[in-house]
Amino acid sequence: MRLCLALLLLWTLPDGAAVAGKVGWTEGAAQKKLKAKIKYAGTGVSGPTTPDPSPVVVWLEGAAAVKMEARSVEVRQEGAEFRPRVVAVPLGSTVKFPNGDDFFHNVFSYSKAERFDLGKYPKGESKSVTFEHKGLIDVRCEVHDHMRSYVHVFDHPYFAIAAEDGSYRIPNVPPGKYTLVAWKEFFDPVRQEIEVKADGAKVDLSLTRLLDRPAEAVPGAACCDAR
Ligand SMILES: [Cu+2]
Repeated sequence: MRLCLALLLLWTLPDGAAVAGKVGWTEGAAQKKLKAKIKYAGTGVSGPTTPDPSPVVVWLEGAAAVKMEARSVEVRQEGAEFRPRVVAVPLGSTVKFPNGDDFFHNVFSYSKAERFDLGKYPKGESKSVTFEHKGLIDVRCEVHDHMRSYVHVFDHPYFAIAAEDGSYRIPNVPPGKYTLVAWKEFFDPVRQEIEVKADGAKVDLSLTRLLDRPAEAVPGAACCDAR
């Protein structure tokens, strides 16, 4: 009976305090210009060439490091795009980059957090990178200038990829003061000081500042290597 009660209690306990809310954004002329610049203009693609959605990523900056289980995820090259366009993983995770197109791709990054060059490889082949440093890694293809992928690497579990409408939820956050960061491609990230109480925190943010550097520059790199 006591065991049953204990189990019941475990089941009914909430999953810790959550930081949740919604991140809004308005796409301006600058974002449209940047997007047009990196639109695929080549031929030879049989599948869709529309890029995958570019979601908001949110995290608690400066949270104490927590040892987490590494993950293995895939970022495919299909229709001359990286799919998904944005991933967020714990430190030590491996990202596989399989080529599903009928032509060669190359996967590389000059990001400070992780520099690599996987070389050119054809359809059916896959190469991978294990991410040993936290930060934002801007992944490109040397063959196709427009291709973009972003790998966010964290040494703590307090991060989330927002839904398409910008709503997000970071569960199990210990009470305390934090800096919440919201990132989205083509926007300058926003930061907000927050306090998480025993019942969590509800925080809505708005991305408004347009990216004021050329599309060739690494978006957000200067701001986002702190996690
Ligand atoms: Cu390519």
